[in-house]
Amino acid sequence: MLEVFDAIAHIQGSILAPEIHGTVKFLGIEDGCWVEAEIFGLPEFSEATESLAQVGPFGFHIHEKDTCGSIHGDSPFSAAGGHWNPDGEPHGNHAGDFPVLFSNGGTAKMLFFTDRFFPEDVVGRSVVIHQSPDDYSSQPSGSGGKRIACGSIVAAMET
Ligand SMILES: [Cu+2]
Ligand SMILES: [Zn+2]
Repeated sequence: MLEVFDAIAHIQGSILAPEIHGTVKFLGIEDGCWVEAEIFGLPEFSEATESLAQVGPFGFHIHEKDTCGSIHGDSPFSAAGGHWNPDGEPHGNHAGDFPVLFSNGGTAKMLFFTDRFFPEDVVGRSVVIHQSPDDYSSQPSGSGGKRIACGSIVAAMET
């Protein structure tokens, strides 16, 4: 796992999934960025019903604002704004569109590479985890549904 990193988001659950906690770390390399997520306390998978959305695998993105806002209410973390999209692309190709998070008994661990940004580009944005999977085609945000967790991206402390 990444022991050295340039930026980090500490993730907290919304009222919809208050058990969620974890980190998303960003390490810059020559041609882009490693992104590592370690998330705990995710809800169990459940199929969609007539009245309830599917739960998991979890849509995962960088959103444009630096704040998550309230964990409460009908639309928690709405203060994080929409998907971070510096290049004016459709959803599915936003710079901040990530692979979905898979839960393993509540834990998700994922490390992936992206050439769409460097860590300094995303400090001052936020990471959002959604209740439902991302379809990578519905506009403008992939039908991930409600926001169950969020964290602001901050520069790593110098030591
Ligand atoms: Cu999102
Ligand atoms: Zn998007």
